[in-house]
Amino acid sequence: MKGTVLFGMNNIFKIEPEGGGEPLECRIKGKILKDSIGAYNPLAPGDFVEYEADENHPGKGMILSRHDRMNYFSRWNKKRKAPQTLAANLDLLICVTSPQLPPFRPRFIDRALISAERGGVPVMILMNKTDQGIDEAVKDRLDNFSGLGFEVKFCSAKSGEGIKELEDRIRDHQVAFIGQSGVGKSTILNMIEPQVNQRTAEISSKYSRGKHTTCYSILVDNSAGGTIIDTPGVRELLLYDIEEMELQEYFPEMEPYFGQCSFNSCTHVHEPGCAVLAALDENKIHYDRYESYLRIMEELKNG
Ligand SMILES: Nc1nc2c(ncn2[C@@H]2O[C@H](COP(=O)(O)OP(=O)(O)OP(=O)(O)O)[C@@H](O)[C@H]2O)c(=O)[nH]1
Ligand SMILES: [Mg+2]
Ligand SMILES: [Zn+2]
Repeated sequence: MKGTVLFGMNNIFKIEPEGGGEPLECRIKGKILKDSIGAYNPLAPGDFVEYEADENHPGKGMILSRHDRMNYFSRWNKKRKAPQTLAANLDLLICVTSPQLPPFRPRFIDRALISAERGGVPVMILMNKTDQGIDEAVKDRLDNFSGLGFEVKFCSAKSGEGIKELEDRIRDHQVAFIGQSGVGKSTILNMIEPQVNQRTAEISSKYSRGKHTTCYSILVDNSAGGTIIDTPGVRELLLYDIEEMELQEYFPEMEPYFGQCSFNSCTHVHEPGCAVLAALDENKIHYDRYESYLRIMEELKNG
């Protein structure tokens, strides 16, 4: 039988049977799935699996295999030194952010965009908490994202602004909310599907940060059609599985200058006659984006 992973904890996975019905609690037969060797988590919400129900124990079953993923959103788990998949098989990844509390962190978004592209997932940037006001520096960075061709949307889970548009955009899609802790991922989910009643929490007044309220990813059905995955806030989005020389391909603003540097194998960091550095000098490339490029490059080198 086939089903979708709703969530997993301590190697027990909740599986929704294809076509609907009561979810089953399943373990993985033989403890490992051959497709997940070396991974931090063998299965993620959104994964599609083959399973068999346990005839002697209603509501329980065994997972036999995982179907190939259409795409995935993952990061490098530093502690466990392994890739960690936050969600799989997505029509859209929604990178949720906020203007002030917690502070806007565009470099986090830069990484999310790269990781999404690496995993083959279409992505949207969703600025939540518009009720807090958006200052010029934040606007400038968001305009830059739009100018590069990324979809940028706005909402406030507090005032309700933009929520209807969001619901229309995600209807019949499998989407996942990702972002730092406290940006309002679970609040938005609750706004769309109140019966889910995900726990949410105030931002810490001492650190102006979220409190990592959501502990594990879950997939829920969107009553208007489609599914929504809520993920725990991540502090860091470390990239992996990208070659240093490949990194530039994830920066669309560098593309017009490819092939114009003096050196064929230019890394656009310090080389003389670099067309990307020249474009940076002329403000044709946003300095903050370039700074992200440098930091990630450094990380890929040392990683
Ligand atoms: N002002 C304002 N506050 C909001 C908005 N959306 C969410 N919040 C508040 O932000 C805080 C954090 O919201 P959560 O939904 O728990 O954030 P989260 O992204 O799920 O956080 P983690 O589960 O820790 O990753 C809560 O106090 C929410 O009430 C909004 O649009 N405006
Ligand atoms: Mg949450
Ligand atoms: Zn160059």
